[in-house]
Amino acid sequence: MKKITFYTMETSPYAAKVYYCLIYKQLIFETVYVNPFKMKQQLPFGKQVPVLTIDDKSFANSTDICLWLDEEFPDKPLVPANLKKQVADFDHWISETLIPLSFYSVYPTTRNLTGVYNAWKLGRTVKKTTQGEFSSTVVLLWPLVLRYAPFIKKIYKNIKKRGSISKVREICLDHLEKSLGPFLIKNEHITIVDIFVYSQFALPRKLGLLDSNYFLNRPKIRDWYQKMERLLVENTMPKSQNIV
Ligand SMILES: N[C@@H](CCC(=O)N[C@@H](CS)C(=O)NCC(=O)O)C(=O)O
Repeated sequence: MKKITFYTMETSPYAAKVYYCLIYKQLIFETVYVNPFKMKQQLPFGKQVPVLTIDDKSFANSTDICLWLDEEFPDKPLVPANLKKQVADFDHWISETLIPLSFYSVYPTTRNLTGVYNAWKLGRTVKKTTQGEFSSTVVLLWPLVLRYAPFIKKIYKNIKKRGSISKVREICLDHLEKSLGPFLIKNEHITIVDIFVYSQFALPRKLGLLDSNYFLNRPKIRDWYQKMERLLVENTMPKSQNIV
């Protein structure tokens, strides 16, 4: 059996894409939570999470990792040969709009107090998962860490130009609704982009962030999300507990 190691931060929207691909494929993997201040020392490769290692090979960049996983573990395929272009285009939209929206929602400013609370919540999660490497003061200051992290600042600056958080949310939900039928990119079956989009909705809910249920107001998206949840949650249950 191949040995899989997943280097991650529990709060990373990019890492969430990889996590749910691993879950969907029902793979057994070891998780290594990386300290965000020691990325270079703790990662086997590169300086950003996620990184995935399979036996002696490592990959970085969430989409590349997931495509590689799909090739290495072809059961339950996620990228049909005839849909490669549609998948690539939709993935581009996810990277340019949906993931930046995830950062927008937790970006702390004096006008976005929900973002301050959410940022603080993220700090608590990082503290828990990195096993005592952080003091409580660092957690308290986490909103400032997020606010001034160069890669987040850059994402925030770009997405802010497109309007308020609620406006960008509506734009995203409209785009998703148009693409559904029954799965995204109007496909009959699940593809990798369903998992990527699902991960962006599921992560804030899993972390208990404020305002993370906004997408449930759209019945079409809610139905799809619940269908995805059934597909993924069933996979996390030990086989003996599955209800046949
Ligand atoms: N394009 C990369 C982006 C990964 C990324 O930005 N990860 C963030 C965590 S959410 C990170 O490690 N940032 C540290 C840094 O850039 O210094 C991917 O898709 O995996």
